[in-house]
Parts: sequence; C-alpha cells; structure tokens
Amino acid sequence: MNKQPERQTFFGGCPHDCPDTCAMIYEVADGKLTQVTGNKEHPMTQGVLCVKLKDYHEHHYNPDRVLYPLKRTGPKGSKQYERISWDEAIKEIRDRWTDIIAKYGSQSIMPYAYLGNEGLVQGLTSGDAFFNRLGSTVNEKTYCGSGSSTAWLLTVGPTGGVDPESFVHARYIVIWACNTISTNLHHWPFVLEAQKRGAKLVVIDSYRSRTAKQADWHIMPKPGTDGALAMGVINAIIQQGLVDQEWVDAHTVGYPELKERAADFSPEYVEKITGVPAGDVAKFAQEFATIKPSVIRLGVALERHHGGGQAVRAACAIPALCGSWRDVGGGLLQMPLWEFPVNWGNVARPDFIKPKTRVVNNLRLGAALTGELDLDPPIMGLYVYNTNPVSQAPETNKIVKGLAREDLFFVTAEHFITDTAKYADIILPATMAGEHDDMMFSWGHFYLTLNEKAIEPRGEAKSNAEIFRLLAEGMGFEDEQFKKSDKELIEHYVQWDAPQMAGKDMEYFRKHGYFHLNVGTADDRLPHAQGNFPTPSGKVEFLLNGAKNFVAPPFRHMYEEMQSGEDVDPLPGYVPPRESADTNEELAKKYPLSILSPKSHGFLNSCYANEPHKIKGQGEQFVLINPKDAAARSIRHGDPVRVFNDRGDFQGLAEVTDDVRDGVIVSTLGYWRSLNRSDGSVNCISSDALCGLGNAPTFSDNLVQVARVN
Ligand SMILES: Nc1nc2c(c(=O)[nH]1)N[C@H]1C(S)=C(S)[C@@H](COP(=O)(O)OP(=O)(O)OC[C@H]3O[C@@H](n4cnc5c(=O)[nH]c(N)nc54)[C@H](O)[C@@H]3O)O[C@H]1N2
Ligand SMILES: Nc1nc2c(c(=O)[nH]1)N[C@H]1C(S)=C(S)[C@@H](COP(=O)(O)OP(=O)(O)OC[C@H]3O[C@@H](n4cnc5c(=O)[nH]c(N)nc54)[C@H](O)[C@@H]3O)O[C@H]1N2
Ligand SMILES: [Mo]
Repeated sequence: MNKQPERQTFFGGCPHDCPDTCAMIYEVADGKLTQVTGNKEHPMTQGVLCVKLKDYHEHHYNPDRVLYPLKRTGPKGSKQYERISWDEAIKEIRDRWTDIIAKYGSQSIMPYAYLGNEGLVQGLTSGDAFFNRLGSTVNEKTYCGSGSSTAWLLTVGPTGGVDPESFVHARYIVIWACNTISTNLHHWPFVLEAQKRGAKLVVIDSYRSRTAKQADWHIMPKPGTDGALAMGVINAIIQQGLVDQEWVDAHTVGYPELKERAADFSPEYVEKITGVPAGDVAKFAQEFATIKPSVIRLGVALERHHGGGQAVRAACAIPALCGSWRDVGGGLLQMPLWEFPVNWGNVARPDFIKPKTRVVNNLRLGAALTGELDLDPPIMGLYVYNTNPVSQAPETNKIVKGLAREDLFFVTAEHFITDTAKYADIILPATMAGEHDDMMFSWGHFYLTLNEKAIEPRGEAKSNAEIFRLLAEGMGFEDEQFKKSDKELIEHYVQWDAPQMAGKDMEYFRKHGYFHLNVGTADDRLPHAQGNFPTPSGKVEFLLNGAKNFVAPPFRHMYEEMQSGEDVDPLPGYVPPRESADTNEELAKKYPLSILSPKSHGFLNSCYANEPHKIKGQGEQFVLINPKDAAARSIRHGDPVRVFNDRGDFQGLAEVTDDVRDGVIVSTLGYWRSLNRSDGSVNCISSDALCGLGNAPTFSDNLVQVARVN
C-alpha cells in the first residue's frame, strides 16, 4: 500500500522588494516544497500570487541555483568556478580581508546591498551590524524610494498615510507615476471596488502603461516635469477659490509663501513645460478639490529625475490644500513603512560606526570602483548581497569595468551566477525564502508578516544572517549581536511593546502568520483629520526652515551629525530635468529622445529574468516608440533597434505605438544583459547622477538616440 507523504504547511511572507509583501502558505511533503499559494485569509493578498510567484516552489529547485561555495578559477567574468567548502570560503575571505585591512585600512572594504530580500533578518540591512563592526565604508542604499521618503518626511513626517485598503472609500483616486497592475497588483482590487462604488480613477504617467489604460482619465506629462504639473495644480486650486481654508489655517505651515511661489505656474505655462493641456490642469484641480474623499497614491517613479524630490513635496501639498485628510480614504499614500515598530538600531547597529567613516552611495558603484570618485583608500574589497547592480544600477559599463579589476577582491552571496556575480572571486550560496526564518515589514500596506523556514536549504545554502554570523566568527567578533539565531533576531528586531503591536507576540504570528498593525482599520483610519502630523510643527510643512537634505533610515543608518547635507529649498517647486529635449538642447542634438525604464510586468527587478518560462511570458526586451519618431528613423514594428548615448547601448525590438508621446521611448527593466540580443540592458544608458533630495536615482532623466539595427 502506498503511504501518502505527510503534508505540512508553513506561513510565508513574499521576500521580494514590492509593496504587496504577500502572505503565503508553503506546502511541504517529504521535506520538499510542493506548492506555494497566497494566503486566502489575508485581506490584501486574498489568496492570489502574481505571475512572478505563481510557481515559487519550483524557483527553489531551479537547476541553475548556486548550491555550494564557489571559488573563481578562470578570468573574471568567465563563470569558471570550483566548489570549495564553507570553511575554506570563510578562511579565504578572512585572510584576504585581514590583508587588505592591514595594507589599506578597513574602509577599503565596502558592503553593497539592497532589498533583493525584504526581511528584517535577511534583508537590506542584514549585514550592516557586521560591516559597521568591521569598520568598512558605509554603503548608502538609495536605489528606490529615498528621494520620495525625504520629501515625505520633510512635508508630513513619518506617518504611514492612508491605508491602501481605505481606498475603497475614496471617490477620486489619483495614481501618480505608479503602474499598479504590474507593480502593486494587490492594491488594484481596492481601486476597482472604489470605481464600482462610483470613484473616478486618474492615472498620471508619462506613457500609457497597463494601469493608465484602465484609468477613467490618463494625464501624460513629459518625463521629469511633474513638479511643474503639481505646482500648476496648486495654483489652479488657489485661483479657483477651492482651498479648504479652515483646514489649511489650522494644520499647515507656509500657505502664503506657497501661494506666492505657485502663482508663476499658470495653466498655460504648465502646458508648455509638461505637455498637459492647460484646461486639463484646471479641471484636475477642480475635480480633486470637490470630489471627496480624494486621495493620491504616489509611485516611487515620481522621484526618478533631478527635481523628483521637489515634485513629491509639491504633490504632497495638494491633498492638504483641499482638506482631503478630513475623510477616511482621503489624503496620501506613499510608503506605510514609517509606522512599522522596527528597532532599526538593533538591526543596523549604527553605534558600531566609527566617527569620520565615509559613505559611498550605491548608485555610484562604477565611479567608486574605477577611481572616478578618487576614494582614499580605494575600494579593494567588495561584498555584494541582495542586489544585482550590473542589471539594476546606472552606468553599467562603468560597473563592469570596476568589477573586472584584477586587484579587487569581490565576494557575493547569491542564488544564481548573475551578471554581477560572474565577476566574483567567491560566490556564497544563499537561501531562498522557503529555506529560512524572517519577519517582513511592508512598504505597501500595514501588515507585519512572518516567514517560516519550511524546508532545509538546498545544497549548502545559508541565510544572509547565518553567513554574517560565520564571517563575524571568522573575524573574531565576540558581540552578542553575532550569536543570535535567525529566530532570535526576529525577537530582537521587532518592538513588541510598541502600541502598534497591541500586545501581540511570536505565538500570535505562529498561529496567524500576519498582523495588521494597530493603526486604525481600513474603515476608520483617519490619522490627520485633526492635523497631528509627526513633523516639528505638528502640521503639513509647505515651508521649511533651514532644512538640510538627508537620506532616511533604513536607506542609510548613521549618526545624526553625519546626516546633514545641502540646504533644501524652503518651498516645493519645479526643478527641470538635467536631460530633456526642452532643457538640454545641446545634448538633445545628439540624443533627442527621453527614455523611461520602468518595471517589467513579468520580472521582479532582475529576479526571474534568467528563467526561460518567465522570459517567454514577459517577451523579449522591447522599445516602445511613437510612429512619428519611428518613421523619422525608418523603423518598423518588430525591427531590432539599438538605443544608445555616450554611456553605452542596448538592443531591443521596436514596438511602434502611440502609447508613448513623440520624443519619449520606453524599455522595461530587469533583463540580464548576458541574455539580451546584444550584451546590454537599459541601465547601460542611464546616468548615475543623483536626484536633488534623498540621493535617489534619476532613471527617468536620460536622453538617448535610437537606430535600426541592419
Ligand atoms: N512586476 C513588477 N513589480 C514590481 C517590480 C518589478 O520589477 N516588476 N519592482 C518593485 C519595485 S522595487 C518597485 S520600487 C515598485 C515600483 O513601482 P512603480 O512606482 O509603479 O515603478 P515603475 O514601474 O518604475 O514606474 C511606474 C510608472 O511611472 C512612470 N514614470 C516614470 N517616470 C515618470 C515621470 O517622470 N513622471 C510620471 N508622471 N510618470 C513616470 C512609468 O512610465 C511607469 O509606468 O514596483 C515593485 N513591483
Ligand atoms: N533603469 C532603471 N533601473 C532601476 C530602476 C528603474 O526603474 N529603472 N528601479 C530601481 C529600483 S526601484 C530598485 S528597488 C532596484 C532593485 O535592484 P536590485 O535590488 O539589484 O534588484 P534585483 O534585480 O531583484 O536583485 C536582487 C538580487 O538579490 C538576490 N537575492 C534575493 N534574495 C536573496 C537572499 O536572501 N540572499 C542573497 N544573498 N541574495 C538574494 C537575487 O538573486 C537577485 O540577484 O533597481 C533600480 N534600478
Ligand atoms: Mo524599488
């Protein structure tokens, strides 16, 4: 008689860098992960996983996974490796680092991380404590959300804003620079429900994205001009006498000054800059102010140009002027992250950082490695985890040049030999989410989600936290921090006694898997009807007094006094893009087209972009181009084209469409350059210049030329 294998289930939390942080269920039989599904109980996940995750169990068994520590045997980039033991790997790293530290000092070692894993224990800052203890260079991690966060914190403070589930109560919903159907899928049912109840959906996006196609109204500003659009809307609200004066007088700072600054932004002037018809600017202002509750969902993409931070500040002023915060479902949603009771000090240990330690931003990796930043001491040791910069960071060709340096000792922990990992001297096998314990915060909703280890790691894979424990032991660090197991770290990182936790403990999570923070419910959360903003004044701060630019934790953990940067413009406003046909005529003679490189529907950043069935679903790298621009270059639908500027090039297939305006092209992100038709991907052309606030990237602020490949 066949004995049925015993099935077990475990709670999962999707590890990916995505606002949805889905609650999942791992099914295990005979020690194998047999199925991963969305948790049906969960109000946001609702039992549904996206196209990327729907066969997540199989992802764990991908035959290309790195399962053992590997040591390079061929030239850098050749992908030639031999298997070594963990003992050998740790010893090699210890010996090389010790040697580098003796010769160049500890700051010549640089960690380089991002949110490839989003857990408190295995994620963004899982190595900070170790590297701070080592005395390495501090890595400032601002790929995403840092510019909008700085703008948000300066204007409304660390509030979580509107609960995404409260959107069902809104009657006027604005999705601004966010492609919800691809990038925030589990918010979409709440938007649809609101529409069913009579809400109007407006999408502000520089091209007709999947989400824009579903909108009641699509507003299409030229890339990087949203600051002017927002200032125009502010002016139109004021000019039309639609300001909620009582609320503004009671709960904002600097209205007279904002009014004066906005007065320059007549609808006609705004049309000239943004390409949005003057009448639409006035109409949008009128509708937003009068159809209540009105709410704006700010997408991360709003920050990705020179003036991105200032644009976010201006957009944040709009609901305040209209008194939108008075209603459940009215106001702003950016990243609810700020209300999560995480003890970041325990996670990142900024107290370990020695005074005068330098900071290197992760968007400047190429410049740091190639000597352009003139670092003293130079970077001689690099440790990369949870990120794939050769696909995701700007100016990729410069990064590749840096990684190929013979004298650089480069270690990475990875699932796959990615376009970055292939340059490593040592590759350490990292666990996937079903193989380790973690607790997931979210930047898209208010649930804290447990991820339980469901199966033993494949091969000799180890979790990031365990790898740092081994490295700490190797380096002889005795601190308690490096003795705690992954489960103990969860206990250590969550502020269990915070009011948001409402007395919940690990036992609760082991029973239920997730918990909606005690910050009001979808039907009653009303954080700022009476002001109470967590800013110095307790109000929305249109006007700032002596503010300095900064990068907020968790993107960078430092001493207070090391945070302070350039002066910030006291008022929100429009800062033109560095690269656009209208603002940089000289460059536009050579490179006349603005390029957007948003997220691919079928990949999660560069994850899954090496899996043939996922590539099949997503399709080959495309280049959306307007019929007018295509005709001028004799490009027909389906033609292979080359996109280029002085920084580099990549190739894709032309899709001739009026989903993009003339002067703009769109190619999505994530493709591995080694698997593309030429050795290139979108970040070969993107600039590593930083946005004005929060040191964010400027991926939407780039000019290129396109030519047919013959
Ligand atoms: N399927 C999928 N989902 C993902 C990811 C993924 O790779 N794939 N990545 C995750 C991550 S890390 C993040 S940060 C989020 C990001 O999620 P989103 O914020 O949605 O980011 P993007 O897709 O980059 O850009 C959203 C939209 O902004 C538009 N846009 C770009 N520049 C401008 C501009 O200057 N003005 C205006 N008005 N619009 C502009 C783009 O055309 C795009 O349609 O998605 C997460 N979810
Ligand atoms: N042109 C352009 N570039 C962009 C953007 C854009 O819109 N346009 N968006 C930017 C944004 S918003 C973001 S967030 C960044 C994202 O950029 P990255 O953070 O680099 O994103 P991924 O490509 O997902 O890389 C994550 C890597 O971590 C590995 N990984 C996953 N889990 C673990 C783990 O538990 N342990 C270890 N050791 N490794 C793990 C994965 O295998 C993968 O290779 O890209 C940015 N780059
Ligand atoms: Mo991101």
